[in-house]
Amino acid sequence: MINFVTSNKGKFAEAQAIFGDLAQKDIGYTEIQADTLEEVAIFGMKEVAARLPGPVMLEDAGLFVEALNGFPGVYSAYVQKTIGNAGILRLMECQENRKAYFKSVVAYSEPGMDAVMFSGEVHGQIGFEPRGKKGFGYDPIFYVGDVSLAEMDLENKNQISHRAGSMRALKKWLDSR
Ligand code: ITT
Repeated sequence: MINFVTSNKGKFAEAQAIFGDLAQKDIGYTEIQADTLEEVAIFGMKEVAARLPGPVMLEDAGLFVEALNGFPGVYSAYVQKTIGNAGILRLMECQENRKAYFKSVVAYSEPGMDAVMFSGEVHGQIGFEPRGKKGFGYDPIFYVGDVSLAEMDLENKNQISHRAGSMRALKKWLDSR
Protein backbone atom coordinates (compact mmCIF):
# COMPACT_ATOMS: atom_id res chain seq x y z
CA MET A 1 0.00 0.00 0.00
CA ILE A 2 1.40 3.38 -1.04
CA ASN A 3 0.87 6.44 1.18
CA PHE A 4 -0.04 9.53 -0.86
CA VAL A 5 0.83 12.64 1.16
CA THR A 6 -1.64 15.34 0.19
CA SER A 7 -4.18 17.65 1.78
CA ASN A 8 -6.21 17.71 -1.42
CA LYS A 9 -9.16 15.27 -1.59
CA GLY A 10 -9.73 15.93 -5.30
CA LYS A 11 -6.14 15.04 -6.14
CA PHE A 12 -6.36 11.93 -4.03
CA ALA A 13 -9.58 10.76 -5.73
CA GLU A 14 -8.02 11.19 -9.19
CA ALA A 15 -4.88 9.28 -8.19
CA GLN A 16 -6.86 6.55 -6.49
CA ALA A 17 -8.90 5.95 -9.65
CA ILE A 18 -5.60 5.16 -11.39
CA PHE A 19 -3.82 3.21 -8.65
CA GLY A 20 -6.78 1.49 -6.96
CA ASP A 21 -4.96 0.94 -3.70
CA LEU A 22 -3.72 4.16 -2.07
CA ALA A 23 -3.92 5.69 1.40
CA GLN A 24 -4.25 9.45 1.88
CA LYS A 25 -1.94 10.98 4.50
CA ASP A 26 -2.73 14.62 5.25
CA ILE A 27 0.44 15.27 7.28
CA GLY A 28 1.77 18.31 5.42
CA TYR A 29 5.32 18.99 4.25
CA THR A 30 7.51 21.99 3.55
CA GLU A 31 6.81 23.43 0.09
CA ILE A 32 9.96 25.43 -0.61
CA GLN A 33 10.04 28.54 -2.76
CA ALA A 34 11.72 27.36 -5.95
CA ASP A 35 11.53 27.89 -9.71
CA THR A 36 10.28 24.42 -10.61
CA LEU A 37 7.69 21.90 -9.44
CA GLU A 38 10.45 19.25 -9.52
CA GLU A 39 12.52 21.09 -6.90
CA VAL A 40 9.46 21.50 -4.66
CA ALA A 41 8.56 17.81 -5.01
CA ILE A 42 12.05 16.40 -4.39
CA PHE A 43 12.62 18.59 -1.34
CA GLY A 44 9.22 17.61 0.06
CA MET A 45 9.92 13.96 -0.61
CA LYS A 46 13.14 13.97 1.43
CA GLU A 47 11.19 15.29 4.41
CA VAL A 48 8.25 12.93 3.96
CA ALA A 49 10.38 9.80 3.41
CA ALA A 50 12.16 10.51 6.70
CA ARG A 51 8.82 10.64 8.52
CA LEU A 52 6.90 7.79 6.89
CA PRO A 53 8.36 4.33 6.56
CA GLY A 54 7.35 2.36 3.45
CA PRO A 55 6.30 3.36 -0.07
CA VAL A 56 5.28 7.01 -0.24
CA MET A 57 4.40 9.54 -2.92
CA LEU A 58 3.53 13.20 -3.18
CA GLU A 59 2.61 15.43 -6.08
CA ASP A 60 3.14 19.10 -6.85
CA ALA A 61 1.05 20.70 -9.57
CA GLY A 62 0.70 24.13 -11.11
CA LEU A 63 -1.13 26.16 -13.74
CA PHE A 64 1.12 27.96 -16.25
CA VAL A 65 -0.50 30.78 -18.25
CA GLU A 66 1.40 31.81 -21.39
CA ALA A 67 0.26 35.45 -21.50
CA LEU A 68 1.29 35.82 -17.83
CA ASN A 69 4.79 34.40 -18.51
CA GLY A 70 3.94 31.17 -16.72
CA PHE A 71 2.25 32.72 -13.66
CA PRO A 72 0.92 31.36 -11.28
CA GLY A 73 3.16 28.30 -11.89
CA VAL A 74 4.91 27.21 -8.71
CA TYR A 75 2.80 29.76 -6.79
CA SER A 76 -0.50 28.20 -7.89
CA ALA A 77 -1.65 27.12 -4.41
CA TYR A 78 -1.02 30.58 -2.91
CA VAL A 79 -2.67 32.37 -5.84
CA GLN A 80 -5.71 30.07 -5.69
CA LYS A 81 -6.07 30.90 -1.97
CA THR A 82 -5.60 34.66 -2.44
CA ILE A 83 -7.02 35.98 -5.74
CA GLY A 84 -8.63 32.71 -6.86
CA ASN A 85 -10.19 32.00 -10.23
CA ALA A 86 -11.85 35.43 -10.35
CA GLY A 87 -8.44 37.05 -9.93
CA ILE A 88 -6.93 35.05 -12.79
CA LEU A 89 -9.86 35.96 -15.04
CA ARG A 90 -9.32 39.64 -14.17
CA LEU A 91 -5.60 39.40 -15.02
CA MET A 92 -6.62 37.85 -18.34
CA GLU A 93 -9.24 40.50 -19.23
CA CYS A 94 -7.22 42.17 -21.98
CA GLN A 95 -5.33 39.11 -23.12
CA GLU A 96 -6.09 37.54 -26.48
CA ASN A 97 -3.62 34.71 -25.93
CA ARG A 98 -5.54 32.35 -23.63
CA LYS A 99 -3.10 29.42 -23.85
CA ALA A 100 -2.26 27.67 -20.59
CA TYR A 101 -1.19 24.31 -19.29
CA PHE A 102 -1.27 22.33 -16.09
CA LYS A 103 1.78 20.38 -15.06
CA SER A 104 1.96 17.66 -12.43
CA VAL A 105 5.13 16.22 -10.92
CA VAL A 106 4.79 13.10 -8.78
CA ALA A 107 7.66 11.91 -6.59
CA TYR A 108 7.82 8.37 -5.26
CA SER A 109 10.16 6.79 -2.75
CA GLU A 110 10.54 3.61 -0.74
CA PRO A 111 13.17 2.56 1.79
CA GLY A 112 16.54 1.82 0.25
CA MET A 113 16.12 3.75 -2.97
CA ASP A 114 16.47 7.28 -4.29
CA ALA A 115 13.20 9.03 -5.10
CA VAL A 116 11.95 8.88 -8.69
CA MET A 117 9.84 11.56 -10.40
CA PHE A 118 7.38 11.54 -13.29
CA SER A 119 5.54 14.43 -14.89
CA GLY A 120 2.46 15.05 -17.00
CA GLU A 121 0.94 18.06 -18.74
CA VAL A 122 -2.40 19.03 -20.23
CA HIS A 123 -2.61 21.98 -22.61
CA GLY A 124 -5.70 24.14 -22.99
CA GLN A 125 -7.00 27.69 -22.59
CA ILE A 126 -8.14 30.02 -19.84
CA GLY A 127 -11.85 30.61 -20.47
CA PHE A 128 -13.71 33.90 -20.20
CA GLU A 129 -15.95 32.68 -17.36
CA PRO A 130 -15.94 29.85 -14.84
CA ARG A 131 -18.01 26.85 -15.85
CA GLY A 132 -18.83 23.55 -14.15
CA LYS A 133 -19.02 22.31 -10.57
CA LYS A 134 -16.84 19.20 -10.63
CA GLY A 135 -13.14 18.91 -9.92
CA PHE A 136 -11.38 21.54 -7.81
CA GLY A 137 -9.05 24.54 -7.88
CA TYR A 138 -8.61 26.08 -11.32
CA ASP A 139 -10.77 23.46 -13.08
CA PRO A 140 -13.72 25.84 -13.77
CA ILE A 141 -11.54 28.29 -15.74
CA PHE A 142 -9.34 25.78 -17.60
CA TYR A 143 -10.85 24.63 -20.89
CA VAL A 144 -9.83 21.87 -23.25
CA GLY A 145 -11.68 22.72 -26.43
CA ASP A 146 -15.13 23.97 -25.43
CA VAL A 147 -15.32 22.10 -22.14
CA SER A 148 -13.90 23.15 -18.78
CA LEU A 149 -12.24 20.52 -16.58
CA ALA A 150 -14.94 21.26 -13.98
CA GLU A 151 -17.59 20.11 -16.46
CA MET A 152 -15.90 16.72 -16.82
CA ASP A 153 -16.50 13.63 -14.73
CA LEU A 154 -13.45 12.36 -12.90
CA GLU A 155 -13.19 9.57 -15.48
CA ASN A 156 -13.07 12.04 -18.37
CA LYS A 157 -10.59 14.34 -16.60
CA ASN A 158 -8.45 11.26 -15.96
CA GLN A 159 -8.33 10.54 -19.70
CA ILE A 160 -6.46 13.78 -20.40
CA SER A 161 -5.14 15.44 -17.26
CA HIS A 162 -1.62 16.32 -16.18
CA ARG A 163 -2.14 14.23 -13.04
CA ALA A 164 -3.30 11.21 -14.99
CA GLY A 165 -0.15 11.55 -17.12
CA SER A 166 2.27 11.65 -14.17
CA MET A 167 0.41 8.99 -12.17
CA ARG A 168 0.16 6.57 -15.11
CA ALA A 169 3.87 6.98 -15.78
CA LEU A 170 4.62 6.14 -12.14
CA LYS A 171 2.25 3.16 -12.21
CA LYS A 172 3.86 1.85 -15.38
CA TRP A 173 7.30 2.14 -13.79
CA LEU A 174 6.12 0.34 -10.63
CA ASP A 175 4.42 -2.43 -12.63
CA SER A 176 7.49 -2.95 -14.80
CA ARG A 177 9.89 -3.71 -11.92
P1 ITT B 1 -1.12 19.24 -1.58
O1 ITT B 1 0.10 20.11 -1.82
O2 ITT B 1 -1.43 19.03 -0.13
O3 ITT B 1 -1.03 17.94 -2.35
P2 ITT B 1 -2.51 21.42 -2.95
O4 ITT B 1 -3.94 21.62 -3.28
O5 ITT B 1 -1.78 22.49 -2.18
O6 ITT B 1 -2.39 19.99 -2.20
P3 ITT B 1 -0.64 21.77 -5.18
O7 ITT B 1 0.27 22.63 -4.38
O8 ITT B 1 -0.02 20.68 -6.00
O9 ITT B 1 -1.75 21.05 -4.27
O10 ITT B 1 -1.56 22.57 -6.18
C1 ITT B 1 -1.34 23.89 -6.54
C2 ITT B 1 -2.64 24.57 -6.81
O11 ITT B 1 -3.08 24.18 -8.11
C3 ITT B 1 -3.76 24.28 -5.83
O12 ITT B 1 -4.47 25.49 -5.59
C4 ITT B 1 -4.64 23.30 -6.56
O13 ITT B 1 -5.99 23.47 -6.21
C5 ITT B 1 -4.40 23.68 -8.04
N1 ITT B 1 -4.50 22.48 -8.85
C6 ITT B 1 -3.67 21.41 -8.83
N2 ITT B 1 -4.11 20.45 -9.64
C7 ITT B 1 -5.27 20.92 -10.19
C8 ITT B 1 -6.21 20.38 -11.07
O14 ITT B 1 -6.11 19.14 -11.53
N3 ITT B 1 -7.26 21.13 -11.40
C9 ITT B 1 -7.40 22.38 -10.91
N4 ITT B 1 -6.58 22.95 -10.05
C10 ITT B 1 -5.51 22.23 -9.68
